[in-house]
Order: sequence, then structure tokens, then C-alpha cells
Amino acid sequence: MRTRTLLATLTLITGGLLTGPAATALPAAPLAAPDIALANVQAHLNQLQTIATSNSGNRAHGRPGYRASIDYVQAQLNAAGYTTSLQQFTSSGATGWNLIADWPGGDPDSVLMSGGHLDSVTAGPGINDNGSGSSGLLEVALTVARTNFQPKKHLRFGWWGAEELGLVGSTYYVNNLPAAERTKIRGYLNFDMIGSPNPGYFVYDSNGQPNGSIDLQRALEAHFTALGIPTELTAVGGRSDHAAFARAGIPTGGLFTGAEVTKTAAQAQKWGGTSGVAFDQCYHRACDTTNNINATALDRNSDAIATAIWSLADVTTPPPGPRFENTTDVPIPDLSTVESPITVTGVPGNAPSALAVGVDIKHTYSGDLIVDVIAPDGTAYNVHNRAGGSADNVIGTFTINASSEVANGTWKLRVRDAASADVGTINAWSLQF
Ligand code: DPN
Ligand code: ZN
Ligand code: CA
Repeated sequence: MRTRTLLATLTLITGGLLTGPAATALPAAPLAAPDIALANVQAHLNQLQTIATSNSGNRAHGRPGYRASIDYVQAQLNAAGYTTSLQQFTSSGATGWNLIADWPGGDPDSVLMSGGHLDSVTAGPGINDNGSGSSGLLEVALTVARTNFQPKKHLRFGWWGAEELGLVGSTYYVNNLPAAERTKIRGYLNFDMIGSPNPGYFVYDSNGQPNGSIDLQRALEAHFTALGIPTELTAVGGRSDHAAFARAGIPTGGLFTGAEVTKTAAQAQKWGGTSGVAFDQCYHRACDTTNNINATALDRNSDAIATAIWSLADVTTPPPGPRFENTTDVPIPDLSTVESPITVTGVPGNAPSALAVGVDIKHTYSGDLIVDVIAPDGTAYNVHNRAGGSADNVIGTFTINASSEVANGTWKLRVRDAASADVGTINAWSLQF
């Protein structure tokens, strides 16, 4: 991407919410989330550190420290009343496991899933990456049990193996889910690194990745908003375990306190910590120990996980309707208008008031682009209007109120490139009814 003067910065028009309460805008969910005890999260981290220390200093896939980590988390969940199972897979010639834990109750057809990876790299004990997400999530799950939370949705938790080898465990889980089970998962929340020593407060950007969810993003922001702590959106893309869920059409979101990237002066100003230094200097190193954790960040993120789960789980989310997609590449020449069609059939009546439009446009300057969804009768719904400046690409899920449109017929994604020099391609787009 090149830099040049920002022409115009317009807010993305994303329309209404898909479902559920906007934690920032609507009254709190019926049952507020309980505080997650930081000391308990730290106790889990100490256990994972002890496991690494007594197993050659790591908890990596294929090493005894990984299996011991799984055993620790599973025993805690079993004692609390969870139904747990291990899913075995092979990667790089070694056996790995995912740990899946179901909290009995809730609508079995409407599942809220949360997860994080439990494996470390071989170089170190992986306490921030990702003992932190694993431990925060474990303590939230144990708090669900302790308070006997009985939400409308069914709660499921996953601890993934072999993430560090390329998202192997989570991909195995999603790929082996029958299609009927996949559509029951209404959302997936991912927690990979939530206690970075020089922390940032990042929430996965719903417009930064395919199947990002504005509902999940807002639910994860809610606790920080309540504390008056600014968050930033981050496009995690394919760097963690939500990616397989997103690819399967499941709405995703997550939290992150930063890895190898350097904290800017502006970020240090609003979050404290040290500018010019990585969020986690010990990322993927032997020094990623219990000394490599910022307790305040761990505390805030653990509470934010609980806040999101409590609000998202206690509302019903209707099942997704049919999804239509056009994956044919359409080049976007400079200073031109192009269209990509999707023919919708078999959907009775009108489109929903929250029609989810998945957009995947590769372009070297998103500020050049005007993107509209054209209904079969020719009505245009704008989803992107030259926002983003020199940032690459327009990738995300946009929600439009299409309730006055007949669903069946030919819809189009119309993309206009309105400035010279940069070009791109419509990679794919979709309509989720
Ligand atoms: N996927 C993480 C790791 O395990 O190395 C790092 C990471 C997490 C990077 C989240 C970006 C966002
Ligand atoms: Zn990680
Ligand atoms: Ca251009």
C-alpha cells in the first residue's frame, strides 16, 4: 500500500444489528456477568508454568507438556460439571488433542462457542501465548458453573491443539463438524494472548476479516467501554483459531493484547506502558513465563470475556437462512465501475432487515472505492464510501436493511473506483439471508 493524502474519511455504514443486545447501546442483559477472580486466573497460569517447567520448559504439540496441560484443564472442567471430550488428531507425525467442554443446558440448536489454543511453541512455556487466553477462558467456564448460569444458548468451550503449527487443531475441529452442527454455532469468540506485558486493548475488527461479527465485536468492547478504557480494532486475519470458524461461515470475534508489534506513542499515551517497545517482547521466546504477564490486562480481558459471554448467551439468535456467494474474480480497472451478480432463488418473501453482505475486495487503496449492493429492483445500498484512506482492501461483513426488497432475483455488488492509480479485484462476495 502507498501513502498519499487522505481524501475523505467516512464512517462505514453498517446498518442495524444482526441480533442480540448492543451492549453499548441497549440496557444490560438480564443477568450481569460476575467478576472473574484474577487470582484464580493467575493460579491456572502458575499451573501451566509448573507443567512447562517439569516438561523441558514447554507445552508444545507432541511434547508431554501439552498433554499435561490438557489433563489439567479437563480435570478442572470435569469437577465443575462440564461434559468434556478430547478430539485426537495427528500433525507432523505426533498426536494432538482438542479439548471440548459443553455446559449442560441451553438450546442445543443455538450454540455460543468460545476458544483459545493451549499449545505453546517449543521455545518456551507459552504463558502469555496462550496460557493467558486458555486460563482466562477456563476461569470464565468455571464461573459459569459456580454461578450455575443457565443461559438461553448452549455454551461450548474449546482448547485447541497445534495452533502454533498452523491452526491445526481448530481447523481439524471445524472441518470435522457435520454441516448441521456447524450452523448451530451462532458465534465463536477467540482468545489468543490477553495478558501481554506491555498491553494494548485490541478487539477483532468485524470489518477486518470475512465473517467478523459486529455483534460479537460490540459484546467484547462492552466491558472496556464500561471501564472507560479505549480499545482499538485489529484485523487478526488468519493468525489465530477463529479463522477456521470464519471460513465455515460462523460469525467470529476476539480479544488480543498484542504480540511482536511495537506500541506507538499514541497507544502508550492512552493505555500506559512503553512506546517503542513490543506489546510482548517475549513472544515465542523462552522468557514467555509467568513474569511475562500484565495482571491488569489479564484481569480486564477475563472480565471482558465474561461480559461478552453473559450478554451473547442469554439471547436467542435465529438460525441463519440460506447463503449465496459469488467467488468469481472481477477485476476493478482504474476509474471504472464493475459488477458481480448473485442470483437468489427459493427464498420466500422479502429479504431480512439485517441482510448480511460479505465483501472481499482486494484493492491497494480502499479510499478509491464506492461499494453498493444493488437489489433486484435496482435499489442501491451503500456499504463503503471511500473510507479507509490508503489502507488496503474492503473485507468484512456489512449489514443492510433490505426488508423492503423481494429476496429472489439477481442482486449485484457494484464497485466504483473513483480515483486514479490504484486498482483491485472483487475476490468474492456473499448474501446471508
Ligand atoms: N496466533 C498467535 C500465536 O499463537 O503466535 C499470535 C497472534 C494472535 C497474532 C492474535 C495476532 C493476533
Ligand atoms: Zn497464540
Ligand atoms: Ca484507482
